[in-house]
Amino acid sequence: MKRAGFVPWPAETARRYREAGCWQGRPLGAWLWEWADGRGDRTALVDGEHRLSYRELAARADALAESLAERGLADGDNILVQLPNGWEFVVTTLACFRLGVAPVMMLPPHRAYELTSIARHVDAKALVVPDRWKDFDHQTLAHEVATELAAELPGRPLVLVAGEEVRADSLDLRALAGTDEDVEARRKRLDERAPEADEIALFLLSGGTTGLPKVIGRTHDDYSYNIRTSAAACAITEDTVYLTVLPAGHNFPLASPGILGTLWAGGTVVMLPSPRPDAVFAAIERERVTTTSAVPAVALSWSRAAADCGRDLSSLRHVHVGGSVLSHELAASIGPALGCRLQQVYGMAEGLICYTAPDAPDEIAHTTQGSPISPHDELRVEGPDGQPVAPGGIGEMLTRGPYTPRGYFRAPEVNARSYTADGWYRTGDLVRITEGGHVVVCDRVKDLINRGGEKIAAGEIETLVQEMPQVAEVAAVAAPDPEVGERVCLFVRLHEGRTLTLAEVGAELTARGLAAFKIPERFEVLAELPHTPVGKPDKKALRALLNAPSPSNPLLNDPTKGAA
Ligand code: OOB
Repeated sequence: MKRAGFVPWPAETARRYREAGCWQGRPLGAWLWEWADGRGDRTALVDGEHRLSYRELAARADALAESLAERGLADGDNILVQLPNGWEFVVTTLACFRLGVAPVMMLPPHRAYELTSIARHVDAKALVVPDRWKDFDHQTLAHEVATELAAELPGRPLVLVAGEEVRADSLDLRALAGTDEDVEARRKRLDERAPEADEIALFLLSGGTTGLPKVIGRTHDDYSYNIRTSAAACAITEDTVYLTVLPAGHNFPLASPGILGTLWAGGTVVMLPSPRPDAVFAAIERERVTTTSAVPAVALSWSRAAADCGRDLSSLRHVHVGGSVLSHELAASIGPALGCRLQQVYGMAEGLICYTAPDAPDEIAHTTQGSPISPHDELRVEGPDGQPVAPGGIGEMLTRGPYTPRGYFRAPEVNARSYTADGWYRTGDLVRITEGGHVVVCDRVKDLINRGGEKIAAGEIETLVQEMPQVAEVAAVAAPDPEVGERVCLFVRLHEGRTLTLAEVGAELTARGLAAFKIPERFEVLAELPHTPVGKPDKKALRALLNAPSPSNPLLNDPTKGAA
């Protein structure tokens, strides 16, 4: 392995996955020209007015790959990619696959706090960002992060910028991905330096439950299997026109089956930088979109807006919904509202993906989160005693399989908790498995807040808030919310005589460089936090308070409470 800190599958298990044909021993970049040779002028990618054929996509990815190589990036290096949904995201990802440089899939809302800690964790050699995005100057931030890291790393990370305003000390990504006549020769040069298939192809971020987000190294072999098997499970074909509205670097729109599943099958991918109903409906009509994916909060906004949208949505066949809990009512309303079939998706950046079948009966599609994509996926449902529950019982889901790596990258302490000694990943999700083999997600035991599919580690927020001088004790819990499912609610006990408001907490966390979606939206000051027998804040009790707030609730009626 080129990257120390990856936890490999045991040799015997790896051999089994190879023999079964799950792992094909081919790096993901090898697909590029296979696609281009077979499909040439078919449209691979649409981004507004930009349309790239499969051949143009390969030529651009190669041009960028070689430009990166000329600037010193090589097989085994890691870079941060934080791009909004546009053609540059796809070209950059494929260029990385070609070269063996692993992109770490950051999300556009991430700020200094996330970028710096992740760049440090993976020794990032470059940051790829837009110039500006949603009124934020990503280019300046990327340079600040690069400067901070320059003090610790052997070299200053490069800053690559996709946009109109590229500073002299940045590299112009669009220019580097420009095509010229050298296409065939370059193709050969890159073929010769192709990475090994059992190396890390990319890193996905985990929502995580401890301090910082954790990174998951996914190999070419395992991700390829994830992509191919997801595409097959969702009946993705060359007729598929897939609309990408969720942030492209998330495993769901990226490879479940999403962008890469659609390209693999020979379809067309449409990139849209916003999930707003008007933009989505216009894109569906314009590009005759057949398939898209959404988290429940986004699907809800589409269902409400579809009725009088004045757009022709008749091309839409399937919408994949997952990432957080979908109520039965919303599940039942999506198909009729959008004139398509619903497929539920239960997946995770750590690996395991489940879908309901494209033609599943309503009863299954509306009430379950589907079944695993691979016959080699192993599922175990455990009770609190660590023993398997009786069939049909509720317990924590553990999983192993050919696209579920055996540990986080460079995180041995976390791995000791999140993985069993024999390689099972503890999902932290409480599930039951129906007689028909469908997974139903019932709750979770992991300490995170799922805000419309964005995972927020309670511990990350708590660590930062605990450092505020006013705060004696803090607990971040999920407050139920009809729009996004859950929002961060902060319970605090203050030091004698101190006051604190929600706005002050928000200002402090923003100043620390935390992504905006993680900023608490509810705030309760308590005279005492309830505790578990071992003395930790009792989150179950706090959640119960939020679920049943009443004027007589003593904890919520504390006179010392600051203004929210
Ligand atoms: C997807 O991936 P992540 O890594 O952002 O989050 C994984 C976690 C799961 O462990 C579970 O807690 C929750 O998100 N989750 C769901 C769910 N799908 C994911 N909870 C309830 N119902 C569902 N359908 O979220 C992800 C990755 C690939 C495909 C789809 C989702």
